[in-house]
Amino acid sequence: MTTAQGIAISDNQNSLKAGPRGPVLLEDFVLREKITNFDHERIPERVVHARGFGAHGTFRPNKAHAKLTRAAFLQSPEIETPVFVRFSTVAGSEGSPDLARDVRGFAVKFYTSEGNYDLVGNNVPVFFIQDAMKFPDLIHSVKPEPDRGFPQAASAHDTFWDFASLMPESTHMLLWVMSDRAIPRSFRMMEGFGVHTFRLTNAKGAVTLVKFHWRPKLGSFSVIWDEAVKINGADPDFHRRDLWEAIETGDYPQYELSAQCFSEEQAAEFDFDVLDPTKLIPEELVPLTLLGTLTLDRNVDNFFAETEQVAFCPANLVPGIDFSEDPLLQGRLFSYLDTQLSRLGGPNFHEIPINRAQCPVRNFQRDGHMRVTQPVGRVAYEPNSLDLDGPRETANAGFVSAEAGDSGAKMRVRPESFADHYSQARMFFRSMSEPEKRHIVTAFAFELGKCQTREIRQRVLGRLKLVDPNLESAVADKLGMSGEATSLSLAAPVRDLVSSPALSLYAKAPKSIAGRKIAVLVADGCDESLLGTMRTKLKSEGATLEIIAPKVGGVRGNKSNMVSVDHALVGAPSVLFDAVVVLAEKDELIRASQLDPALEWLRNAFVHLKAIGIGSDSINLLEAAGVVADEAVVEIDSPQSIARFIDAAKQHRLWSREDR
Ligand code: HDE
Repeated sequence: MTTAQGIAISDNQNSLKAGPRGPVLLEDFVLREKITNFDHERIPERVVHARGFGAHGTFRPNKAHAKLTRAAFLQSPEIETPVFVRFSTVAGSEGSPDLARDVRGFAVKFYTSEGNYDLVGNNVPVFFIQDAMKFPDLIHSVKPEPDRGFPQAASAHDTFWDFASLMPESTHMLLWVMSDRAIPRSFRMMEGFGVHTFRLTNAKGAVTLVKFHWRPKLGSFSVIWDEAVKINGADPDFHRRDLWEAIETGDYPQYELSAQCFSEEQAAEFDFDVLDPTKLIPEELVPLTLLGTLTLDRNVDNFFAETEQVAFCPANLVPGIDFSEDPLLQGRLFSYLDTQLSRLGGPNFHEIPINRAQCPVRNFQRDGHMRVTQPVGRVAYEPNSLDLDGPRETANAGFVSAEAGDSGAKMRVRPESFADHYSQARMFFRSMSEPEKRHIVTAFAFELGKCQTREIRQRVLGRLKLVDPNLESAVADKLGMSGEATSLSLAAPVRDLVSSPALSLYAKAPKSIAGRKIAVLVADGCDESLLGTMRTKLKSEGATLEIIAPKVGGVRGNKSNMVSVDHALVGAPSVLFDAVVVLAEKDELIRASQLDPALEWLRNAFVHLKAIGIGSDSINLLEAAGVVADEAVVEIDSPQSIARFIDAAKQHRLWSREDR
């Protein structure tokens, strides 16, 4: 062990003192250096998206996309581009729980042969506001209220809903954040969106407008609100642990990158403005074109060095990809570089390994805090005649902005084409399945129930009434505020759009348990052969089995073998799993003083609509736990019954139970 200067340390236990009981000496450079470094370990957390988790991976195109773009990394399926991805929540600070109701960031850095390209998106395709001017207000409203410093990582408070209710343009996004999308089951099961319209340019200069989409191969899933609340207590690191473990065990998450491609002429025909980030393009109108696949296959070596220091910026583009005039995007182009100056301490953060381009970087930028590279020679300017091998601009290979954009008189205005704030919100709500609609209603009622100011609740109800009177009346009923909605005026008429089935999470849920976690609760005397068969069958489906028992040290099975246990019951509530099985006899649970926790475990799995497998010897636990047998409660007594349980688990949730 050495100091930072490389001097070997003889004693890392004791500071240098004047005598065994004497004062510590100022000359103890070993102690002072160690403490100084410790004192400065933290850097300012991100103002938004502070809570995040990253991983490395690769991106490979499915075919050549030369017609669409000249971007080198999209030219051939042979080209594998390294990437770093950081998922995040928006509102909470670094230590907040993973399952807050919130939008998730989905930021991807492609280290391409032509420089870094950052696609800094979210898991929701629209945004709260239309103009960067409102971003600080939006974020201040959702962050802890400044006088009291709470609530943390929550939108369920007066200032957020006060702001949102006064910003009609936020209505569409509110529907998304009150939907199950805002409480994803896993980063591995979450969609991503570039949100803004971008431009792709091919080698001939032809421009295509695009919206980017990420689709997880495992399908998109969410937890339900009561689970989210309980998971935040039981495992605040639920999402990061899930991603870390999947990558560690070689179960690499994959996402397809697609684009909705359209022309300026098509865009002019749409009944919304493609520069308005509160609008999406229904897939039924413009289908997705597959561009390639991202695979996350390597965890970070050091969370701080990589996940914390990574600096994304929507202005990091490569030739062949370009911005649109979306005023929100334009504001972002300034913000990200600016924020890194205070977060990472100066202009040289691009030299930190996680941010470094993986292609040659040559220019005459010099000096500044923490400059790491050491340029040689006397020339740091251009044009010059003293260094003919030095960097020069390259007209043919360099980045050229797409020819586009109107310009006119300077003005601070919102385009009229941005004025319809409700039609797509209505389309979103009406495209949901019944359970999804139900959850949106309960989420609004929960959040508004936390607002102390009655007028704010009334104003939100007023907005919801414009979205859909049924939505408003259901929320008002839950609040006990029927008939109280504020009457609000409209800037543009609300239209009934064709519904978009592609927006429903559950309508397209794959019938698979790949990537899922199934828990089996066992106790002494449990059926070892059923357990063995269960493990094999789940593995062949790509799912993981975890064994829960009263004590973590293990249990003795019915053939007297020790069965190893993954978690003690107290540390592994059923909210952490996708489906559960009980192979523990009641008497054994009583003997272990764990009957009540076991019943709670089972009751929660039932209330959370999960498939339950129940060993024949454990059936008497059902009634005590308040479990009513239905098609997702399967008695496990044979290999065939295990197959039936797996089929039930593939339905993910038994929604009809929610109607009870
Ligand atoms: Fe961001 N955003 N943002 N944002 N954003 C940041 O940059 C900002 C917006 C998004 O994992 C910050 O490095 C402004 C939309 C993600 O490190 C900051 C506006 C979308 C991440 C910032 C927006 C995003 C950020 C904070 C309105 C989805 C996390 C620290 C004009 C398309 C990236 C940082 C990561 C982070 C500003 C709106 C996504 C302050 C001003 C819309 C995923 O610069």
